[in-house]
Amino acid sequence: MQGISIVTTTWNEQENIKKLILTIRKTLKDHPHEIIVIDDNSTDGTIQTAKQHADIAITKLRQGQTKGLLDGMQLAQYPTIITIDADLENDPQHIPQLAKLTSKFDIVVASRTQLPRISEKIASKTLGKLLGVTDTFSNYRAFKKTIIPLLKWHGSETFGAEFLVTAKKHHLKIGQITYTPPPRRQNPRIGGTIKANLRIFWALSKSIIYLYKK
Ligand SMILES: Nc1nc2c(ncn2[C@@H]2O[C@H](COP(=O)(O)OP(=O)(O)OP(=O)(O)O)[C@@H](O)[C@H]2O)c(=O)[nH]1
Ligand SMILES: [Mg+2]
Repeated sequence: MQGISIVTTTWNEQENIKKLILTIRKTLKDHPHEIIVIDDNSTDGTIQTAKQHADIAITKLRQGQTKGLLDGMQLAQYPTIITIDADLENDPQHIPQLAKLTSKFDIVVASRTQLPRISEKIASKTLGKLLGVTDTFSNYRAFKKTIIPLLKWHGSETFGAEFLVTAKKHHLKIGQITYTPPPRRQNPRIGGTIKANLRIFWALSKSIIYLYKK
């Protein structure tokens, strides 16, 4: 397997970031890899821990997950890039399988078998159908490095969905694997049920508009 760049974004993930990095290193112990952390000014010491354990750890003003993912992917040096959440909801054991599939696809999405929120279920049946994936907001994905210059950030949060939209507009090949997610954390960062669903519906609407915009 060729080298792999792992990109994760963090906002107050001090309790998870070290475990995530060590688990990734163990999973990829026989492969060249680098781990890149893009932190948005966390207040809990995430960046200090990330700097100790990651290859690249950058902190900046809060611009959200999508911008952080793009910044991280643009720094990647290896031909395959994996994006992964830092909160241990994406088990690194799937990284080799995702990476391998980039020989067939430009982007591979690790989709959850159960989507926790109503908004995510609706996204799956609408935007997901158009894109050919069931989990449009999973940011546990593999990307071919060669396509990164095509990806755009439109200036607000879409929880990574706009990358799949851009890929579709460029007729890139999008593949998928599925995995059973662990129970979600108790204190969702994205907000309580109503707020989270509204934020996801808003991200879904913007993504559909980007898809049809010339
Ligand atoms: N850089 C950056 N990372 C963020 C931001 N918001 C969330 N993240 C990170 O993006 C990843 C996914 O965010 P989560 O808050 O877990 O989103 P979620 O999984 O939909 O929601 P939860 O139910 O709270 O887990 C995590 O690693 C977060 O730390 C942000 O504003 N900036
Ligand atoms: Mg999460």
